[in-house]
Amino acid sequence: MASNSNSSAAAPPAPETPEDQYFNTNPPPKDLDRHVALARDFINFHAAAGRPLVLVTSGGTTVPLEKQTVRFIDNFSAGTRGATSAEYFLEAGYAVLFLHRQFSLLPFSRHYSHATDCFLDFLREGPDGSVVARDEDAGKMLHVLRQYRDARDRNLLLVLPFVSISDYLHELRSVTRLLRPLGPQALLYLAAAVSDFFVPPERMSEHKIQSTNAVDSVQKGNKTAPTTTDEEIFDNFDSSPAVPRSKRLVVDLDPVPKFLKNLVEGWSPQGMIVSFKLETDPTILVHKARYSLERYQHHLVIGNLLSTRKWEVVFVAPGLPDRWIRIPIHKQQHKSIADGGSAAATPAEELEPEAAAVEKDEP
Ligand code: 9Z3
Repeated sequence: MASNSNSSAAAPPAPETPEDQYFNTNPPPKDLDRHVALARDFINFHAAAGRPLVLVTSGGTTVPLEKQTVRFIDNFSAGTRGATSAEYFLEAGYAVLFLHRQFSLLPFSRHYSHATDCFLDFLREGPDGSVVARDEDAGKMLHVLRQYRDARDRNLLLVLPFVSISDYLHELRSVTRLLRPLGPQALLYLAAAVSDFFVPPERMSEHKIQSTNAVDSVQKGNKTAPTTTDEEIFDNFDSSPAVPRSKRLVVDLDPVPKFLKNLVEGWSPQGMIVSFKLETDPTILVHKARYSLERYQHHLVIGNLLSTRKWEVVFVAPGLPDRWIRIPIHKQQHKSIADGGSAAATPAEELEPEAAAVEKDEP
């Protein structure tokens, strides 16, 4: 009897994809399993109730320079967009998974933190030694407090922190995969400021990068006293050898793989996906947003410029003209946080309500 050698032979292992390669070599955050368990329970709870779910990502991702990280590269994002949007999603009836940079702004508490005024400035001493809100702040504080308590008591907000770019990507992949069975009932709103570059693990120093050669002899096992004269290497590696190479830190970064494609095609292929595009050059913003939309084939790109992000954004969607939403000048009462203005909510920061904005379609 002829044997079918094909069916009995073990299939060769599938070649490692770039996605596997990244996730296998960049270690997951230590809390990933715990976060996944929390997210699973949260998603199941709200899916059973038929409530729509949104994953909001928020804040900046760090790029560690050392495995035992003392130094890292960071970006400007405070998490204002993500935290503010999360409040509006809650108001619209969504349950919110809030994947945010540790210590960046949170929904509700954002009104009283990271402010130029300390939160204590909103309080005063009551007649009987109690602590109460100042009269002029009490109305708004009570409103925020009620919204916060409602979200907390009804289990509508799950807050998950990340720090580094690889933490963020591990968390993002795990949570979006959990949302996959919900199809278009899940909204992914990707406002986190994601680093484009990182130090791959094979080039990352285990320990704090040294600025002198004082420990060279210790590391080499040579107990003789360290030499006090640095080797003065000047070469053609760079154009300004004013300082010898031995005293400089040259940072060499790789591009972070573009995982939006994997997300759209594999992790959550039927989810509604909104990404943000940040630029500083106004002449390329819309082009980059449209390019991202065409490349990744998702539902909406919201473009914004660093300098005007609190007052205007552009919506770029498939088959539709670009649509600008702007806060009118007279409503920009306060300077932005970046300019040192009040961090308490201002109409300008709260870009989302359409009533406060002027819309303009541009072909
Ligand atoms: C944004 O563009 C956000 O709107 C901001 C919000 C980061 C400007 P803040 O936190 O700022 O309110 O201070 N996010 C950028 C999203 C991003 O990095 N997108 C990636 C890309 O464009 C991929 S999804 O390549």
